[in-house]
Amino acid sequence: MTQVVSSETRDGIAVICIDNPPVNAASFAVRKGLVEQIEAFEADTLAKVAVLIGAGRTFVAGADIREFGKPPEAPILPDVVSRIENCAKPVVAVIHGTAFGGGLELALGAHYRIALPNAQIGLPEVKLGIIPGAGGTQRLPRLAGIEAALDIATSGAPIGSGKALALGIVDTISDEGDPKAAGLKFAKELAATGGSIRPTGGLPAPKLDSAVAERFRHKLSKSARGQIAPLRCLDAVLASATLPIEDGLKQERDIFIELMNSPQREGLIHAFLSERQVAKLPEIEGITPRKIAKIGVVGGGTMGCGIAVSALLNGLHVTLIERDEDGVSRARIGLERILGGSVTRGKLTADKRDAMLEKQFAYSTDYSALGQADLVVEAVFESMEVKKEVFEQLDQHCRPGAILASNTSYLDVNEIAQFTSRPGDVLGLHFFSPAHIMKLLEVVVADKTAPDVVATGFALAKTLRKIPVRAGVCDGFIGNRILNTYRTHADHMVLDGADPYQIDRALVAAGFAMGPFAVSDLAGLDIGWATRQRLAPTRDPRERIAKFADAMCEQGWFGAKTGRGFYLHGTDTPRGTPNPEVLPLIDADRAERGITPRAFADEEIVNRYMAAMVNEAAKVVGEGIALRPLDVDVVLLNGYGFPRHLGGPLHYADQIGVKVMLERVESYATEDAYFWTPAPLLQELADEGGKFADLNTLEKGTSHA
Ligand code: 3H9
Repeated sequence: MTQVVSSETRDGIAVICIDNPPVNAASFAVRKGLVEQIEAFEADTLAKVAVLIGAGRTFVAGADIREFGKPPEAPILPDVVSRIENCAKPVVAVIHGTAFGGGLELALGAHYRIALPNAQIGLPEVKLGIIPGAGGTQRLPRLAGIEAALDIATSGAPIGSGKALALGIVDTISDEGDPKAAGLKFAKELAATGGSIRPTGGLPAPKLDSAVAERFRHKLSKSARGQIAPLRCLDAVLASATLPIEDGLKQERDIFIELMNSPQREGLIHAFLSERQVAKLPEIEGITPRKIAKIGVVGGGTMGCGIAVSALLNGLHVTLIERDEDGVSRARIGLERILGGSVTRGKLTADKRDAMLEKQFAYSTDYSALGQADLVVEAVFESMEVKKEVFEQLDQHCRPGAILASNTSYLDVNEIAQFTSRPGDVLGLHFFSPAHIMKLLEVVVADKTAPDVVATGFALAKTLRKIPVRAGVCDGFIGNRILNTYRTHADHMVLDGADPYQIDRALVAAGFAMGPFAVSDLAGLDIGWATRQRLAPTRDPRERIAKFADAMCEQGWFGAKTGRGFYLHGTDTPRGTPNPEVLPLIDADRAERGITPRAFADEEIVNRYMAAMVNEAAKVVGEGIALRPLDVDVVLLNGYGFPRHLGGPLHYADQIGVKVMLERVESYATEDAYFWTPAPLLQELADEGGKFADLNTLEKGTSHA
């Protein structure tokens, strides 16, 4: 068996290698191995310099996050870093792939740092609800200065090797090609020149610029939106300028432990691990996906263009079908605008864009152009008749074995599959807008979808660098079905007395990216209007549907695209200015129903909104539409702006307590028993004293339905 940390000494250079796949995380075995190998190096009179490298594709991606929440086992990482720093002979770290978090901290403990050109370094701890806990907040500012260290540590965003060199974080960039060769070359030169030890912790304290500190505090107090870690990280980095290193390290450790025990850390790690778990399904284990190189997109509207761009940017050939030449022209403008945006933002060069459009892309009005496509995504108007026409054409023109996908947001994929002679090849691929940016992809599996077609949906998501979540067929699948419920309850709260702007403010303060009414304005109020009209014929008479929203649409107020919705969207109107004509429409709706409006506290607004979301999410899991609670969490986190530090609605429900959630649902049900029918799964878990997290593991062929 390979040793997790091994060492070989040749010509006076000890090469210490960390080999802990997949990302060389600094687990207990790695920490222990490192201390042993550093001590062996120190005792070896023949070895002059040690080189620290990572095996495989990366240096060290950080502490082992799977050990979080368990009692730490010595040697803990800060002690390992100090042991390296205090080594009596020089240690050189060679960074390739990623040196993140504890990985960068290990490298900062070394006396010299070399980067390979592909290296990425960063302190992403704040994204996990913690701060660097092995000296990163004290050593990085001593090398790079306070401002750069604040930037890196409070944002969690990585930097490349060039920037790391410019900031003095690495000493050189090597073009040797592999870490061992790079390290040996550097170490030999160092040994020849009698290179000495150079502890980062011994460097003078950085200078504190109070204007910089204030700028960061101001920025973070706005952007952190309820997250504790970024501001605590700021405190820790600033302490590097005012405290002796030992005291700075102690304060860092205290904050690290405090945050390690916080629910926010649990929520953020749950989000991280769940995003990697969603693609692990027994249903597709061992099944080979079909090969996808050429795709077709039917419909050149916003969604179709976004899907086409996403595919192009990830190396696929795309043929886009529009109904007529006018449609083609509109699609061309839309597509070029999106690609132009990527060029402006520096994500793509103009040359690459031009080459892409020339070699990877074609438009057509003729379905026979899709004859060679491996997969086609339909992204046309949401009407079953229109979908029928498209799928009949696809069935006629696509080759056998081609996958036919619908980007429908809520229509019945089983019915769509029946429009073809090959329902096994049909599935839903529900992208989110803008499709070239949003990471979420709901892979909607219909009754007859073949397993290798499901596997291909997941493989395509990987190619497009998206997060795929399996969803079953129902109105709205996972995300839009849950959205429809909590959005309806937001309207109920307005009818009963809350104003939409208070609701938006309360939810943003709770950490949501946007409030529901601001979201509706952005998405287009006509979408909700169309949904209400579509569902009207099958609506239960007990259902409470707000009329003020229809009244707004009847005025032609569709939100941002018409300049007016719940808010005003004129070019010279400050963002978030309420539309003064909305409240009278709400008052009229209340008066017609004989409602005397009552005041809502912000806390009640948040509790009700969350309870509506959790209750529907529990139904979605209970019915097997989502396989596991974590699938729901990933959908709401990545498609609906749910606060990441709360981990997703069902993780949140576990933290609040399943029993408490059920009690809230039952108490609200006294006002509206129809809307608040408790989810059987919520009831069941509350009765058994269980948690949603208990349902996150799956055996082959199971769901929680
Ligand atoms: C820290 O360092 C605290 C210290 O300051 C102080 C300590 C005292 N641990 O993302 P991928 C797994 S906090 C354990 O799909 P990619 C991941 O779960 C840490 N496992 O690959 C997955 O497993 P599986 C600071 C980890 O190529 C597999 O590796 N560091 C860890 O798209 C592949 O991952 C971070 O926050 C870990 N630290 O991206 C870095 N990281 O196959 C977090 C990954 O079973 N990691 N795994 O599902 C990343 O950002 C990305 O994983 C990385 C690779 C960019 C490294």
